Amino acid sequence: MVRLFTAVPIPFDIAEGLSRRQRGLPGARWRPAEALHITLAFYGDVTGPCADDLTAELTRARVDPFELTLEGVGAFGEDHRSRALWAGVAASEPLDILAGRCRAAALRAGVALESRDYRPHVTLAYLRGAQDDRVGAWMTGHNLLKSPPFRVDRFGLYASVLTGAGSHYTLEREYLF
Ligand code: 2AM
Repeated sequence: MVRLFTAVPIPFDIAEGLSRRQRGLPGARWRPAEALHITLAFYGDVTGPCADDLTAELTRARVDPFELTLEGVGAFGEDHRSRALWAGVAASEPLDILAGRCRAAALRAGVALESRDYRPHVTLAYLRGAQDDRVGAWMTGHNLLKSPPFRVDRFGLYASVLTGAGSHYTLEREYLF
């Protein structure tokens, strides 16, 4: 079994800009720059043969290259799988279409998906024991976040391995548009 998801990686210069904001909140476990991404579809634990089918089906999940801007910050609450602090993504039709195609690839490969609404975001930190007022203050201080636009011309299929220091992601396959 391998835990898989597809995502748009955040380019290094944009991630660097974000990393300057990743401070000043006790209880935040900040994600490293190389782990920052926008999930397209989360597949969960997938068996070897299904993973092979999914890898092949994803070659059909393409859109023309497009631009994205990160905008605003927010936090998911306790109903999320874990409490997370994130940067938002300005509305993007191509991103939504691409995410839909990544989900469709799963259905063709026989991989079951959660029926959660798609809410594109970049998780900046997972929160453990952070005080609500400090989380609120951090969000107030960063809610004008707006990145320069960046070009998206690929996405990746990633494996996620849970380690003591948080999830570690490895790029299994890259799909260029
Ligand atoms: P998150 O950043 O909001 O935690 C790898 O875990 C990626 O898949 C993360 O971006 C994570 O979102 C996303 N994801 C979506 N659904 C998930 C789930 N049920 N469990 C773990 N990660 C999930």
